[in-house]
Amino acid sequence: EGTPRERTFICVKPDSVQRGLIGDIIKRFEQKGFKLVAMKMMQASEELLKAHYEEHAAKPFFPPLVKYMGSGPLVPMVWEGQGVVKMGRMILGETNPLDDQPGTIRGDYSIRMAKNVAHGSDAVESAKREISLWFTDSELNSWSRCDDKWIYE
Ligand code: DGI
Repeated sequence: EGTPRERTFICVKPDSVQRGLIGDIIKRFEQKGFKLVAMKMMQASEELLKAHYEEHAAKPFFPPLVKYMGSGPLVPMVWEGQGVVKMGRMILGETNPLDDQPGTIRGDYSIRMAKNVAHGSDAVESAKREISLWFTDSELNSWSRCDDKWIYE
């Protein structure tokens, strides 16, 4: 399923930056064998957040969602690997953390949907849209992990 070049957009949300969870979130993707191709820490503009969540623009939770996402620095990332979009969602867990199994990021660290720790793209197409929204092409690093052959061959 997918190719080793498949990419997803993962974002460590402001609550987990404040709670010191950046490293744990990165670790779960790294240890699986996925490759980090871009990462930065930034304060997102309201304009960017509204574009990112445009599908939810009419929902009642949209204004508080944009406010929460803009409430402090966050850490957007791009991860690459075979099946990374679907597996990224499994590593993250369900949108509602109370529906989650322990062992997922949201299942381990959160209770409320409105503070659900991290974002992950839900499809290859939405990953492409989100990556181009958050990163320029020159911020995406093409490189080989030295253990790639132990992961893929
Ligand atoms: O892709 P997800 O982040 O899992 O979920 P989504 O795209 O359906 O929703 C985006 C974010 O919006 C989600 O991470 C948390 C928030 N959200 C979604 N549904 C609700 C919600 N927040 C509240 N307070 N209530 C909701 O019903």
